[in-house]
Amino acid sequence: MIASAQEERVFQALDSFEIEIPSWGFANTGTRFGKFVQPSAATTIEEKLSDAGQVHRYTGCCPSVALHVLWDFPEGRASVAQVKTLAAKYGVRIGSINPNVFQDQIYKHGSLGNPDPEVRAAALRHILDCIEIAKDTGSRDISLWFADGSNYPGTANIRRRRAWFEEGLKEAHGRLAAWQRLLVEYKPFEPAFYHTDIADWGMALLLARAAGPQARVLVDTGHHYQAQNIEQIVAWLLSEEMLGGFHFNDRRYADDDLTIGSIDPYQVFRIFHEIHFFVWETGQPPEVAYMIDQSHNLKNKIEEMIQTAVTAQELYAKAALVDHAALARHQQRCELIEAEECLKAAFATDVRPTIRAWRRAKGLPEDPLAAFRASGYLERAARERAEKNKGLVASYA
Ligand code: PSV
Ligand code: MN
Repeated sequence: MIASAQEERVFQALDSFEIEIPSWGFANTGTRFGKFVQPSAATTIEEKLSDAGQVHRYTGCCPSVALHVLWDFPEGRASVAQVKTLAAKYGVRIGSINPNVFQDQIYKHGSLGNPDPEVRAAALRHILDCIEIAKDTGSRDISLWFADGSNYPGTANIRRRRAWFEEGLKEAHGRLAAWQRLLVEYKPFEPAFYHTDIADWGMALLLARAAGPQARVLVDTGHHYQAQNIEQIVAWLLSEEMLGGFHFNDRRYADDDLTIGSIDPYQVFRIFHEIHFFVWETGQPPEVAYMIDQSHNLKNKIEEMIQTAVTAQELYAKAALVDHAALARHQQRCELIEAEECLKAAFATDVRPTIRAWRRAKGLPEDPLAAFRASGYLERAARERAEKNKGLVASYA
């Protein structure tokens, strides 16, 4: 039984909240300085989907998994049927499809922005293949991130590269089915350290607009300079009807890939608040894909992903508690303290008891992490996968 209006708002918010988890969050990844291999880490697409299935099973809010084409489709398009069957076996579905135009040697000087037309054509071919894969998997979103850029002033023709990007993205857009979208992600630096071709949301917005009506901007929270006001970017993209989705992660310095909300939970709350406030004002829920882009080197990967999903739910639910009518009134009257307190009151609310009640109502465990830990899955996975992961260590030695 729902006891109060506040509980009802939390229940409603959670009923509609889903967050996609990345396959690469379950594999052995690390930093450029090294990897700490975990005995239970997933080494195959089957293991990644099995682990993702555990996260969804205990949280109930992660039904889809983002896949990276080169890492997850061992035989490209030919493996789609097999990957789909595996996803169904583990109780998840395939979410966004991520092309990879950064790993191959040919991309040393860029992909769609490369001065060599053959490399640009190869990158485009891969993206078009990915769009076909996404059609086969039933994935709405093709999520594009480019490592393109340069390291030294004067070495790249910035305007030409912009034009090549526009050309490539237009062609890619032309292949979308009516129900698909291109998401254009931006990043100010890394791996390029002088300029990146899509450095910020303005560039991503212009390129998405040029690509065509089904392209949108993807905001990766780790891809901003320190102190940048991300919720303002979100508010602008909402106004422009150009917000396509998020890659959530937290950071202290740059693209740290830390657990969502671990450093600055108020930041995530403020982002969610802009979305709830937009819906309250316009009555139009935007089509925004909430996704996680984290891959953990030190914490256990499945446990961390459960922690992530739970934290995202808490922050989303808190943001749903803002008194929008009061906030709008205070803003109009320039009642600064009252307006600010509206946000702070919602942020300070302990929503955890209500979320536990929501989980009970959905037949989910009240404490997803404890339930997962009690299941013995991790110990089993470690036993079954330890040998393969040991092999990995050896191959790095
Ligand atoms: C690049 O830093 C990025 O955020 C892109 O979204 C990639 O797909 C992902 O990380 C790979 O880990
Ligand atoms: Mn990302």
